[in-house]
Amino acid sequence: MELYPVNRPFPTSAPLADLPAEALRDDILRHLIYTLGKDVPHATRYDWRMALSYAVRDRIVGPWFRSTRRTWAEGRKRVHYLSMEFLIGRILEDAVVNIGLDETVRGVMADLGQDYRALVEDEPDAALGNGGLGRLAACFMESMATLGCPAYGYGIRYEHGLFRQRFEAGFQVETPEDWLSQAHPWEFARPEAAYVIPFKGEVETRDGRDHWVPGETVIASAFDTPVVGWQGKWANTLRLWGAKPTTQFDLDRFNRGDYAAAAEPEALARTLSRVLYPDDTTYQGKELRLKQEFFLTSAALQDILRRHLSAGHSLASLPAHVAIQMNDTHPAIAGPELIRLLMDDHGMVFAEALEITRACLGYTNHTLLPEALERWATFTFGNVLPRHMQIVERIDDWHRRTWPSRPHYVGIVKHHEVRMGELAFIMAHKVNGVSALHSDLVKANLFPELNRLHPGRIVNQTNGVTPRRWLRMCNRPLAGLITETVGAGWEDHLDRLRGLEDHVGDAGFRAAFDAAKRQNKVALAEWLSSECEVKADPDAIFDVQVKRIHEYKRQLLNILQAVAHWKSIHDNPNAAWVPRLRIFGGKAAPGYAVAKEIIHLINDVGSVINADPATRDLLQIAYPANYNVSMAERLIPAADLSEQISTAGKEASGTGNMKFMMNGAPTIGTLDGANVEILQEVGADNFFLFGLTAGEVVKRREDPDHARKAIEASQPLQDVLQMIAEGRFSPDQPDRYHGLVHRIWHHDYFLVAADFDAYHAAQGQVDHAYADRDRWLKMAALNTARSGLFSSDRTIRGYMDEIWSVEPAI
Ligand code: B1N
Repeated sequence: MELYPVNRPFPTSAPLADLPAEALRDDILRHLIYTLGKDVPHATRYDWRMALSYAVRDRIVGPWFRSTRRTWAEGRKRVHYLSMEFLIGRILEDAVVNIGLDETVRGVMADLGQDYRALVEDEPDAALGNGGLGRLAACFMESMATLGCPAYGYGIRYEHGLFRQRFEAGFQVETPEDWLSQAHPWEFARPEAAYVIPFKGEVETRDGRDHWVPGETVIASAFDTPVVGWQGKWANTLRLWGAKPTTQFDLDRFNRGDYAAAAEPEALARTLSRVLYPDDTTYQGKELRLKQEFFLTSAALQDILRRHLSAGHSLASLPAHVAIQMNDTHPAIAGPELIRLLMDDHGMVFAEALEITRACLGYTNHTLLPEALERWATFTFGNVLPRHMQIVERIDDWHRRTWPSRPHYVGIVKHHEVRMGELAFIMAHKVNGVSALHSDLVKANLFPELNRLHPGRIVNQTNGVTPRRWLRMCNRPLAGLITETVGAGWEDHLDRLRGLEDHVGDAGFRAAFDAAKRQNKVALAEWLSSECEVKADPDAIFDVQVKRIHEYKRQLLNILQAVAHWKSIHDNPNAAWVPRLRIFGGKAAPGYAVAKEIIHLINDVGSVINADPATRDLLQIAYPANYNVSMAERLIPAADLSEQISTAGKEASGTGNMKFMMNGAPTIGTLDGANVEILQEVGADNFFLFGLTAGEVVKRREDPDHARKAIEASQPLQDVLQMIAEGRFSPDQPDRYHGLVHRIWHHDYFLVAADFDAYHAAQGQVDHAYADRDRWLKMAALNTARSGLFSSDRTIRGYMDEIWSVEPAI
């Protein structure tokens, strides 16, 4: 039987790289002409990119169908990764690299007179996430495909991803992001996969049963993007939901001339998938956000149940076929919602629904920051989800009765709030943190009592990143050298990078490593000169801090030390200074005033320092606007030094830290998050460690005068604060940073002052180490060689074994 009515043989299991160039060329031209309707002489860059994307996508459909068929045929258990964020970035180049078509595509595009690089860079980033949590979800999707772990990613198809950032006179200005204003060639609309999502209304009791009579409904409609793994052996689906109205367009009203009212239901429904909330590690408690969370979760669960039942399985066997992972508490309504669906739609009793639900669910915690822990006012929660309010109370009740506890036990509903962390914990069979240190703190500080009641439920799964995108794709010079040195196949066996260790003593290898880094630095220098008018010297240390702007991440510490460095050069102009380029990148949440002030300060300091003729060749500051995944792919391969300087105990893991390490940039950092494990892997000689430990941080805060004492003990810090307070960097408004300086003296919660001297000294050690070329190159190469642990393949294997009980299909 001909299963797929396509005019070309289905791709076989033969290596995709063997695809003849002519076939690809024909496909590109066919798509250009027949899919895009463009005559070749009139095709624009956009047209060529679309045609190439469709031709590449055609090659993914084969592995995708095969994977789905295998999963069905073999009755395999599937993973369902529920996440409010998937920070995917560009797709074309990643797909090309993963199916092994890199060289072929370059050749074909050159033959067609097109600049492949320019086409790649024409693609807008899919920025459906804020930062680490969303990017982790994207790396996990790629690793699950690489490992042949049958999986669905479930998220929201936001019309507007994370806002675009501009600087106006150094101050952040946000503009809407608009990735869907162009056709998105990677998705398949699935209008047939649609579910009604109810909200509000009342719960009525009839015949001894509860019936939710919703006050509003919207439709969740699916859009599928295939995610192909390394070498095209497996592909999974990322299913994103778009919101549509249940009520049709009101033609009567339209005909009466009431055009706006006629379109109102449509506009209202669509707000649900309109825009990504731009907050990283804080939540706002807004009703629309709760609705978005329920929209994603209910659509995903209805889809999961539909698929399970259509395979002929019983509901009792759900946990044998379905694992559901909650990416933080954002989809934590999954517990009550699955119970509701099992009880209200399928007639199950509470106890059984509860047991099945708990066996399916896992919960990953990503932060300890109190402002990020979701709590919904019972008023809001009960108004939006009245039936779930009842179920939550029942769960809380059941838990209290089953595990009688100490008086200070923290339940789910307390002080008129529903605590989503406790709800997720109680409804999950496994709870995990994202680094060894973080998981310990989750046990000790976040859920001490629940951990005591449920010993063994909390496990650790240290984060990872996909080496296909974050090394093979973004750093061809280094990836090529690695293949030459340790052979092919390291991309999905990252521990093989250890093989590089045998070569770090070899001067020829070190020179080649140096040359690869230099090539990336030269390319970045060129880009920076056009992007932000900074003249970068490729011989300078490229010192990079890129991540969301947050007080706990301490970009402030970095810029204060840059000022101290600048002053030292002035005070000591004849010392053997090593030139430095300090690069910043990152966005502040639009409502986070302190973070925006820090951005302003970095830009103000940059303007003054960059213009100083006395230090121009020794110190430059670059802050290119609108940091995103694509910018990370440029910056990280060119970095010499990775800034990971959060207040210890605050960064749950970090994943940028791992990307820098892989790309041969040693870390200057605190003992926080996964830095602890990076240090352990790379060794103290290859890591610039400084600062208070998590335990010391807590103790130091007990002294209300810690900041004043630290400042009074540090002449460099006093000088820096004085320069800033005097308006040295804001001559047009000398008191601009009075508030900021005052806060460092009196309310320095993140211990910038207490860690300043240690950081300043560690930066001195960096200069010293960099000046010794051989020593530096060994350090850099050892960072790459010892980064194998931080592949997200290792992380996913951990989830599969310890949380999901899923076997790889390949
Ligand atoms: O998750 C990353 C970690 O590597 C980072 O250390 C951590 O900060 C990050 C609410 C969050 N934690 N919590 C969030 C994002 C959006 C939001 O609305 C919280 N992001 C993290 C991956 O584990």
